[in-house]
Order: sequence, then structure tokens, then C-alpha cells
Amino acid sequence: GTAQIGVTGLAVMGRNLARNFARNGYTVALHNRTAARTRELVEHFGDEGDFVATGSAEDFVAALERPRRLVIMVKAGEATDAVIGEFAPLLENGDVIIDGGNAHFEDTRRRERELRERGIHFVGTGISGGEEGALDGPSIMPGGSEESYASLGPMLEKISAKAKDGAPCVTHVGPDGAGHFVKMTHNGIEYADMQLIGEAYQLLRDVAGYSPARIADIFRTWNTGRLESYLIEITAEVLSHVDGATGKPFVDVVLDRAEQKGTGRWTVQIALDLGVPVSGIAEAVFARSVSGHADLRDASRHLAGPAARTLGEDEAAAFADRVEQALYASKIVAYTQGFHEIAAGSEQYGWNIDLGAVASIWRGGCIIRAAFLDRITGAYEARPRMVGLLADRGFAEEIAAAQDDWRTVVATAVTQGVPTPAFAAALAYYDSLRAERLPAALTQGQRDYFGAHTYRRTDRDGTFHTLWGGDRTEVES
Ligand code: NBP
Repeated sequence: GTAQIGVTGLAVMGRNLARNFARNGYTVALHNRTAARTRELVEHFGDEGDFVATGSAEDFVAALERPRRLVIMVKAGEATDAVIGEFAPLLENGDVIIDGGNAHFEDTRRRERELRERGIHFVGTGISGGEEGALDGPSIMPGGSEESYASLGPMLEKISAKAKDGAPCVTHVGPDGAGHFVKMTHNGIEYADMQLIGEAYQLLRDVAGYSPARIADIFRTWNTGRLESYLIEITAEVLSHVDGATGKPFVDVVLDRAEQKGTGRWTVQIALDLGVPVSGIAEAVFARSVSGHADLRDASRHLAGPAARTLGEDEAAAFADRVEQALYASKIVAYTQGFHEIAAGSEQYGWNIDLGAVASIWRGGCIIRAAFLDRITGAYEARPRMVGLLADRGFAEEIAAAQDDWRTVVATAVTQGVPTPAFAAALAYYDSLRAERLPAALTQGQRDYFGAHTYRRTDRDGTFHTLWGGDRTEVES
């Protein structure tokens, strides 16, 4: 074969990824279960580069130069296993399968193990940036063996997004499922980012009394500062869009029930397993869930709320500035929690993930790309063993400067009855970390009282139990 890379699964993502490889000078073999997709790609985009259209699995594999590199871009889950089952018997020692779908990292670990036994490299790869990213340059998070990255890395670097300093947005994240784990957490952070932006919008709308068009302008202004990011930019676009049919703001004619595909939920499930507090991300997932419970919401509309209070023009402007502070501080917390989860996963699975490198490959191509990520990279480069992002002095100082406004915004939301679960969770996390003493001491006392679960003391080593039902003397256990 002559193709340096093959792509099977030519829906939006696979098609655009194949075109991206071809535009970068690679010969790309094409395959799809339904042959029409392969034909359409060649028909519409065949002149963009060298494609080898194939029909059968055998022809596809034969079209690839050795060692073969083939990208699977199908619906995550059973479809991925079906495709692997179809191709693996046709492959040889040293060939590389890249799974670019949104696989669960545990599936990736299993597939990697099974294929390794057959001498095949399996590279579970997170790809972020949606269809546009796949075509023009995504952020790429490959796992798998060092050896596979040696042959694959240069190609991925070519097709990836480039950060402002020209660096390719791809790095070998770590072995087996590390890439998909990091992609999962990226999506979890994305959920939190989106929810925080949503809460900022709701406050500007309900407390400041601003129109969607005016709020769009505020987001445009914020996008020139420290909040500069893709999500803030598209928020302004969505908010300023007017519905063609009704002439109303687009955001007012869209049903307010958010959907989800699963990576945010996985981020929270895995965080629970690893014991990592990702409260901001969890609230973002729950907020989508609440929005979707139409019956519950309909049955609850009569519930009492506080009397509405509208702000004067000057007050509203000052409040909008405070919301920017609250959004920024909450965002730092969301990223702190997300990076904690990556650090914990890395520890649990022995991945040795470079957290600064992860932040740096998210600077371009992906949905959470933001100026802010440079700062995270810098913080981890300065202190690779840093225990949490808030240990960075720069971020701590920024939160210190923002905290009064952050508190005012959360307090205002509470008194006005505007739900801001992610802002509030982020602030509670911050205050929990700061606290000199937590009520966990009382929790331990309760646990010891009802279940003899024992406790440790602040003043000496050992494990203790109080005889609550008896004379309440303390015994060492
Ligand atoms: P879809 O997730 O909609 O999957 C469609 C593709 O899967 C088609 O090529 C289809 O073939 C193929 N397929 C299915 Br479904 N079942 C199959 C089976 N049993 N055997 C062989 N092929 C099968 O496509 P997508 O939206 O392009 O996403 C592809 C992957 O990329 C997914 O894992 C997704 O989670 C991930 N991803 C998507 C985005 C995004 O923005 N959309 C971003 C990042 C990652 P057919 O044509 O014969 O039906």
C-alpha cells in the first residue's frame, strides 16, 4: 500500500480529519461501513489531496503502507469494538490503530491490553474542536505506547492546531487510556466553563436587567481581557443572534433543556471513584439534568421566591463588573478541580502525566481554548509537583482581588433567587480549602458515636474510640 494513514468512519469528524491529513500532504486511505459516505467524500473533496477510496476492510488494510496506521472515527462504544474486531485480524505486528472517538478510558485500557497481546499498538486519542477543529486543526490527546507515538507524533503535530506561539497542540499524554482520560476531563471542564458563563448571563439578565444584545456586548468586552476564550467569543455570537422567524433574541426561542452525551457525567463518576472533589463540574452536569426535568419544573413554578428588585443603571454596571470577577474566580476553581482529577488519574494508573503540557495543548483547537491556559502551563512549569492550582501565587492573588465581588455576586444571586450552583459551589470549595477547621471533626464524632468508626486526634498519634453508650471514656483501638 501507499497510504501513510487510513481513516475508517467518515461521518463529520472522520471526513474532516481525513481531509486535514490530505491537505497536509499525506496520502489517505478511506473506508466507511456505508460505502456512500466514502464516495461522497471523494466526489466533493477529492481534489484537496491524495485519497485512496476503498470498499472492503481487506482493500482498506491493503492500501496502507507498513507499519499501518489507521484511524477509527466511529460512534464510541460497541461500534468501536465492532470495527476493531473487523480490522484487527487483518493487521500485523507493529501496526497502529488510533481510536479518535470519545471512548471511555476504561474501554481504551481494555482494548489496548487486548491488542498489545497481538502485537498491535492501540492509541486511544482524544480529539477536541468539533468538526471545524477536525478540519482546520484540533487539539489532540493521544495515549498509547511511546513507540507508537514515535511513528505517529510527527503526523499528528502536522494536522493539529497551533497555539499562538506556533507550538502544535498535541503531546504524548501517557500510556494506554491516558489520552482519553484527559479528553474526558477536558470535556468536564468544558461543562463547568459553559455553566459558569450561563450563570453570568442569567445574572446580567435577571439582576442587572440587561437585554441579550447588551449582554453580548459585555461578553465581547470581557473577551478582550483575561477571560479571552473561544467559549466567551461564541457566547457573544449566540446572544446577539436574532431568530429569523420571530424577530426575537435567538436565546429566547430555544427550549431551555440542555442535553449531554456523557463525557461530563463520566468526569464526575470517575472523580467520585478517585475521591476528587470536582463540585463545580458536578454542578454543571446536574444543572443540565435539572433543566431537562420538564415535569418537575412545570410542577414547581408556583413555589415562592423573593420579591424582585431591579437595579438602577449605575448599580447594574457595577454589578456587571462584579460578575466578571466572580466568573474569573470560579473558572480558576473549575480548572483547579479538573487538573486535580487528571493528577489523581495519573497517580492511580501510573501515567506520569505532565499537567503543564496538558494545559499547553489546550491553548489551540479545542473548545476550552483560552489565553488563561498559558498561565496554567507557566504555573506547572515553575512547580511541577504543585498541590493544586490554587497553590500558585499568581492565581491566589487574583482570587484574593476578586473574592469580595465574588461573594457579593453569590450573595446577590441568593437574595434575588437566581440559581447559580456553579458559582456557589466554586466559592464553597475555595472557602473549604481555606478553612482553618472543617466540621469534618464533628462528622468523625458522629460516625464514632453511631458506628464506632473511630477517629484520630489533633494532639497525638493513634486511632481512638469513645465509649458513647457507657461512661464516655476514650479507648485506643
Ligand atoms: P458518529 O458518532 O455519528 O458516528 C457515525 C459513524 O460511525 C459513521 O461512520 C457510521 O458508519 C459509523 N458506525 C456506526 Br454509528 N456503527 C458502526 C458499526 N457497527 N460498524 C462500523 N461503523 C459504524 O460520528 P461523528 O459525530 O463524526 O463522531 C465520531 C467520533 O468522534 C465519535 O466517537 C464522537 O464521540 C467523536 N467526537 C465527535 C465530536 C463532534 O463534535 N461531533 C468531537 C470530538 C469527538 P455508517 O456511515 O455506515 O453509519
